[in-house]
This record gives sequence, structure tokens and C-alpha cells, in this order.
Amino acid sequence: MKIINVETYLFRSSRNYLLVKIETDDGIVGWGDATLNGREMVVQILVDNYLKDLLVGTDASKINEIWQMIYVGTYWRGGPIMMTALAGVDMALWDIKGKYAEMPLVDLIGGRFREKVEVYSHVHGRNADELVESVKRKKAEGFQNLRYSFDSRDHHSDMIFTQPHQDIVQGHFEKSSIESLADFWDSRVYAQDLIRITDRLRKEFGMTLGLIHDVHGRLSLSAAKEVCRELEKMHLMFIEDPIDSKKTNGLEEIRNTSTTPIGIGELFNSIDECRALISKHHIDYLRIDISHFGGITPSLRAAALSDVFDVKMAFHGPSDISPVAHAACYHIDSSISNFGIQEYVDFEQEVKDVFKMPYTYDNGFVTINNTPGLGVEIDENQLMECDEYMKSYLPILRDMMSAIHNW
Ligand code: CS2
Ligand code: MG
Repeated sequence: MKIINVETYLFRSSRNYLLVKIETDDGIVGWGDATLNGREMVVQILVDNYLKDLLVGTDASKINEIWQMIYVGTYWRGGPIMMTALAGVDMALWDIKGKYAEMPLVDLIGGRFREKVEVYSHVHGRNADELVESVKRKKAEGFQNLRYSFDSRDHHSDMIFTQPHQDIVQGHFEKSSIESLADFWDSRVYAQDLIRITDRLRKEFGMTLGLIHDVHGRLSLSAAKEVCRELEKMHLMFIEDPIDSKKTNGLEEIRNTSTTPIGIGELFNSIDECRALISKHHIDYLRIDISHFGGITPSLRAAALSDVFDVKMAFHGPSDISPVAHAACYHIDSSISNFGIQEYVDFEQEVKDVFKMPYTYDNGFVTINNTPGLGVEIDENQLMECDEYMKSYLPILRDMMSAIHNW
């Protein structure tokens, strides 16, 4: 089963995506997702100019060995660019293996633990009233778990601070300078609003609705400690990235002063960045992104390690990774014993025209079907009809003291 070709496809279908396609000499084609929001072209250059040469001629069935050859063999290992490129290759290889074995990924990795996977969706409101209405709409669609975000208004300056949510994650297309990308942010106003709005949601909807809030690393350690303590009695499913997730030494302090569960991981690119957090149980949910963590192979290891230390998996599932990556998550979610929850996105129809999905949403749960491999069928004719890639930039956030924050 020799690899005879590796191709990349960079295109825009409501937003930008980068796919990796690998073909073998026995006619099997595998697809992987290598989209890295805001830096897609760099990943493409890496796959086309470096990884392709290494892959053509090798045996596609040896996934573990190929993965290590690229990861360790690069010497300058890790980082989001390398690990997203490697993820694209890894997913395509698992897709090939499943198609060869005529088995869905979920069966290759141990079989179904559950028939359907519980998911959460996003709700956003410009104020508390609007948010309450959004929650009602999502509940009517069957969602029992919601990640909520809102805009905050500083009543002194009348400035409005927006939190990241699905509609704005694509970032800015035109840019004149770094300054023009900067949004302002006052974390004191936000922290107070977070407590007030969460309380309102609990009063409106009671205690059983699963509530998740993503701080996106925008709080200082002391503010995060205070917020997590205040939120204790409101029983979140988890708070995500309460502090900058690249400075995780502070998590232990949050942990020691509150029982609010913590989820973290979308910025991690390897097990080395989360091994200690898992083994010391400083987190409750590991939220790695399959496309930025090197793919299925290392994600299975991270899930197994988490299982050993009683940490649950809650894979990152934003619209800025393609349905190929989402399908891979649903396969893993369906098979592991320590599944927690999955972030869900309903893609636009134009995305569904290119990617024929192997999964269906129903009443708060997703079921992956038995199509071999990852199961996503790519309509290459539709893909060719898609818009051209458009370079975009994520916003930059500046706090009131002018320091640069996580966006
Ligand atoms: C967010 C993401 O889904 C999440 O948890 O943190 O939407 C994140 O902002 C984007 O993936 C950035 O590209
Ligand atoms: Mg997040």
C-alpha cells in the first residue's frame, strides 16, 4: 500500500479550509484536515514542499512509524504549523486504513462505547435579554448544553467589548496595519458581567442546563480565581481557558481555591504541553484540537492518558476546522471511555455541498455512521467550484492599560 501522491487543496467555502489528499498505489484515497485559522498558506507550503517528498514511496499502513518519522525526524519539533500539517497527513492515513479494512475509524480504534455523542452548541447575545432568547431557541433545537458569550458595555465610557463567538472567528480580511486589527477590552467590566449574566441564566433556566463559558485566556490569574470562586454556586459544566493557556502554572492556584471545573487545550500542540496538567488533575476536561495536535494518533494517546487520571475529553470543534476533523472527533468520542462532551457546529449548506458528512445531529446528540475510514466524502467537482482562498487575520486584543491580551 505505497503512497503515490500527496496533494493539498486550499479554498474557501463560507470560510477558509486546507485539505490534504493522499493516494495509494492500490487506488485508495484518504483525506485529512490541515486548516490553521489565519495561517493556512504556511501549512500548505510545509505539506507540499517538505512532507510530500518524505511520504511518496512509503507504506501508508505504517501510521505510527510515519508519524514519529515526521514528528521526531523534523528535529525542530512541534508548534501549530508543523502539528497541523502532520494532523492533515495523519487523518488521511487513518482514512486510508479504514477504507482498506472496510471499517469506520470507530471500529479500528476499539469499537463503539456509545451510539451517540452528547454535544454543545454556541449562544451569543449582545446583552443578557438577547442571550436568554438565544438560549430558548437553542433549547428548542434540542441542545441541553450551551457555551454562552455576550458583549459587555462599560457604562462610563459606553465602549462595547465583544467576546469571540462563531460569527466572528474568521477574523478580518482587509488590513492596513497591526493597530487596525486591535479591539479594546476591559477585563474588570467583563468579569462582573460574567457573574451577573451566569446568575441570570441559572435563574431563567434552572440548574440542569449544561453551561460552558470560554474566557479565551482573557483574565489575569487573580481575576480568574475570583471569577471561578463566584461561579462555584452556579455549577458550570466547565469554564474554558480561564487564564492564558500557554501559562498554565497558575491553574494549580485556581484549582486550590474553587471547585468550578476547568477545560483547556485548544492551543496545545503536543502531549508535552498537557502531561503534567492531566497527571496532577489540574483540569477536568482536555480540549485539544485534533487538527492542531498532530491528528488522530497523538489524540488517542492523550485521551488514554487522560483516562488514567480521570480527566474527560471535550475536543475543540469550531467552524474553523473542516468537517473531516469533526468526523474524526466523533469517531474518537464514540469509542473512548472518558468522553465528556463535544463542541458542535452546524456547517453552512455550501460546506455540506463539498463535504458529505458521515454524521447526523438529533436532539442534542450526534451519531457517526459506519462508512469506512473517516467517512467524509469530498465532492471534488464542488470543491473546484468553491471561492478562492482569502487571507484573513484574527483580531488582536488590547486591554485598557494597552497590554496585548489573548483574543
Ligand atoms: C473557541 C474557538 O471554540 C472555541 O472554544 O475558542 O472558536 C477559537 O476562538 C477559534 O478556533 C480560533 O480560531
Ligand atoms: Mg475555546
